[in-house]
Amino acid sequence: MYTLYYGKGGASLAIHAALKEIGVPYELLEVDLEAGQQRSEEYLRLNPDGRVPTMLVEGKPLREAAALMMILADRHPHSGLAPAPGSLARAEWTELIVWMACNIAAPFRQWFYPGDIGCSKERTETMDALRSKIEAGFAALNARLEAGGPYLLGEQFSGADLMLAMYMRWSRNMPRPATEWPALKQYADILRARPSWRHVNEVEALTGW
Ligand SMILES: N[C@@H](CCC(=O)N[C@@H](CS)C(=O)NCC(=O)O)C(=O)O
Repeated sequence: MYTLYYGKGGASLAIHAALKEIGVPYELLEVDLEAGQQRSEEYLRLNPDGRVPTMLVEGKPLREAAALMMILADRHPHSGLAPAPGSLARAEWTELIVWMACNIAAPFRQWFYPGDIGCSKERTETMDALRSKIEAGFAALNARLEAGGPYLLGEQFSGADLMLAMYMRWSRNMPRPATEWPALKQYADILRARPSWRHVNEVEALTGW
């Protein structure tokens, strides 16, 4: 039903874990980002941005991790990836997914690929501004978890937690990793113990978080 094009530890990680949570069969195809496979003609036909993830849904190539999480939650309403469609909790979940995409994933993209905004890693003023933006996002989510965890939606685990675990992992080599916020540290421990998370880490041969 699904084919996921993934890059090790990339923005595909949460979608990989979501597929595992759902329990449907899926095909996994690695895109070797270091070798530049994302810029091959064949891959660009699927994803004109030349990025991972791309997911084939009934053969149709779709991109953007946050969108793919919402698509999977819509198509699998009993998977536990999101609260019931139409509920207030679902509205809150959608808001969270989009908020994190805008306020954490977007500055992360520029942090890792400053060339996107015509910048380079040597431009410390811009890099510091991006880092502050990412840290502000983590601080806000830390406060949210302190106010009512253990998950982003309180007692209920959801696909939003897979997204945040992925974003947090990306910060592991930053000056202030997400795990330095106390509630986020506790949260990371819960998420890292989750079978779907352990599975994808094993399959993608990830280390260091
Ligand atoms: N907004 C996109 C960002 C995807 C993205 O930046 N993926 C990175 C890996 S984390 C990538 O494909 N990098 C390779 C490149 O840009 O050449 C999403 O959330 O899916």
